[in-house]
Amino acid sequence: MSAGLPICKVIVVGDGAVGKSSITIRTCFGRFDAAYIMTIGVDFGIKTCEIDDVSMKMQIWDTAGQERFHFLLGTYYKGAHGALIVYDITRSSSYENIPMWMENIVKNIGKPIPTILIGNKSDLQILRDVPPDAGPKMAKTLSAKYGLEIPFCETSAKTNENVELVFLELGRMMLQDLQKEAKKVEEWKERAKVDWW
Ligand SMILES: Nc1nc2c(ncn2[C@@H]2O[C@H](COP(=O)(O)OP(=O)(O)OP(=O)(O)O)[C@@H](O)[C@H]2O)c(=O)[nH]1
Ligand SMILES: [Mg+2]
Repeated sequence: MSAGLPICKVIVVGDGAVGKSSITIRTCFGRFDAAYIMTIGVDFGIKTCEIDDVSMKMQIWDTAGQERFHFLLGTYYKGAHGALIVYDITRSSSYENIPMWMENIVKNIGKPIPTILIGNKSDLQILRDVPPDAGPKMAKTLSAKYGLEIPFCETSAKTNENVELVFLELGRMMLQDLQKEAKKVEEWKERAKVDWW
């Protein structure tokens, strides 16, 4: 029974054909399709997971990466609690666009949110175009620029390598962030009481 669980909105962003829908379908439905069906606007997935004894529901917004849909994306980002930014390890242009995706998230939400950087298609080592150390380097640069810890992970939606791990880690990060926000509100209320009386 999942009624009453905390619900977190997760956005999955990145260039076209990097594997955003495949990752979403893998984690929500446990399957992989080799055919490419471009996302138009946004698709949705729902996932329930247990994180440190807390059950949470993730509402996953699998956004379109193709340039013709970029004008729509800002509205999809509103209210997101966490983000997965995905590139394709076999296509360096998708890696080079990562700073642009991060900037768009921060611009549209107004602040950085818990984010994980993903290098997808790790099963295609033979076609690798982005060196293994480039992912951690980009995560470090973005972490320093936006003042929050952005983990990095390589995944394969095809073999399921690290896909669950990424969602569990993002879930943990979002719960921590929500707890931090709740604590800030409590502290603010305490201070307001003192100031008022
Ligand atoms: N070998 C391999 N292929 C993958 C993997 N993930 C996705 N693909 C393939 O890459 C293609 C694009 O995947 P999608 O998941 O549709 O990509 P997307 O990022 O959602 O693309 P847009 O919706 O256009 O933004 C498809 O043919 C997938 O089968 C992976 O981990 N390994
Ligand atoms: Mg898609």
